Amino acid sequence: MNSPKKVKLEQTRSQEIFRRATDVLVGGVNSPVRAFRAVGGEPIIADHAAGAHLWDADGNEYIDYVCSWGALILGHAHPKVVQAIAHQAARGTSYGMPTELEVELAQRVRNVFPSCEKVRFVSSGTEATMSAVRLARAATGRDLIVKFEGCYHGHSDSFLSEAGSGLATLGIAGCPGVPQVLAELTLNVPYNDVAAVEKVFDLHRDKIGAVIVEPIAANMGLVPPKSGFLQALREITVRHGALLIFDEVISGFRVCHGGAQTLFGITPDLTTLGKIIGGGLPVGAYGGRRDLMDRVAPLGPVYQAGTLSGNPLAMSAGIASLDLLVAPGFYESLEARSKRLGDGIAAAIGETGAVATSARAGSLLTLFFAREPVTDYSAAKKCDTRKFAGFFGGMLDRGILLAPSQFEAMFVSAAHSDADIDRTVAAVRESLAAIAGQYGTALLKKCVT
Ligand code: HOZ
Repeated sequence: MNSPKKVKLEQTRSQEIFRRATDVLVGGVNSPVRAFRAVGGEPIIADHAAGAHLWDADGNEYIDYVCSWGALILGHAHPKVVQAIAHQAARGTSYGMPTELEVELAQRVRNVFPSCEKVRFVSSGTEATMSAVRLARAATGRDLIVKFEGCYHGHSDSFLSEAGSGLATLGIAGCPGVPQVLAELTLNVPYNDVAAVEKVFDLHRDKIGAVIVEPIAANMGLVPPKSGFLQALREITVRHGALLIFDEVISGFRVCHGGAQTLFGITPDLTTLGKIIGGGLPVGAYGGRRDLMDRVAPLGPVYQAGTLSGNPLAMSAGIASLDLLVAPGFYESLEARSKRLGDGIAAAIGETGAVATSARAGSLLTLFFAREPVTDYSAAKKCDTRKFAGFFGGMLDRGILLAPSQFEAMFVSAAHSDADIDRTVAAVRESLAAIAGQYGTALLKKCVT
């Protein structure tokens, strides 16, 4: 394995590519979360990847915890997924006509998400949430929606206020270009705050069409729901005749086979999915009760469409991926690996005395530079992002690739080995210790190796 630190000065190929990128692409990237603005430096230019490892354009190797922002629960380039894509590519990449593949993937989704009596495939999570909210507004005849501060539901106009992910990273509280009249239809409340939800319903009563929530928030760093929070959302929405939308783009097929709704035993009215169900290819989906979904065109007047919706390559990759997730012990083994990492991180925090906390929900993890556990967006925003930047750089120097933001999660895949995890934990310990030295804020209790 090349040591990224040793060759950093020679990363001319990456630098050269990024220079060309900044000339022709906005900020040199095609999604702001890939820019290293919050951590300094220039982004990794990915060259290729296999399993849990990714190589940059200079041949530096990293253990990857971005995993395409959670899409790659099997790791990179799983042979069966690659084979399915190649097989389909040779038969045609897009038809603009229905295929059996769409039926096959939809059935697999419904088998584990019974709340999705009917499914519509789209090309991204953004499209899925945008369409689900349109449907909720149409079905209830109400325009207001409630979302939670720090949750991220893609980049459609209704979701860009007080949002997590790249908006949190870049400090964009509200997005220019979103008409004020539309922004006012989105009501933000703090995550995990049932009283705030009750209050917003008291104020707006029969005008709220839907509550949309990441049942396990993973776009302000990982923030699990407090006990009873999701149950309260279900009860409140039923009481007020509003719909409950679970955005499981990240948690679906990740925290367990049937996502957060299975884990917590709650049936939402609508669910949005993405990432894992496309096996690394662009896909999204929304689904829900038959009476709701049947309002979507062509059965109903709620219009939503897409040239590449249900794309056969994405369907094939999704089917191949989901079929691998049903292998006996898949989630148990992923949980064991993730626990090893979570326990290791927690121990490293303790050993180094770093002012940090860690959170884990299955294979989703975040190390927060915060004194107290992070339970909502205002707590997340208090994290020491300067320290995170130092930590991120330390990890990168040690060959570990994290998302370049305090406000994202780490994704463990089935391809991460115990050896990968142990190397990562060692890097966490060393990087935390290095930061302690750099900022003088922590009391080092143990020497690092
Ligand atoms: N949900 C991902 C970030 N938290 C999306 C990645 C992107 O915006 O590119």
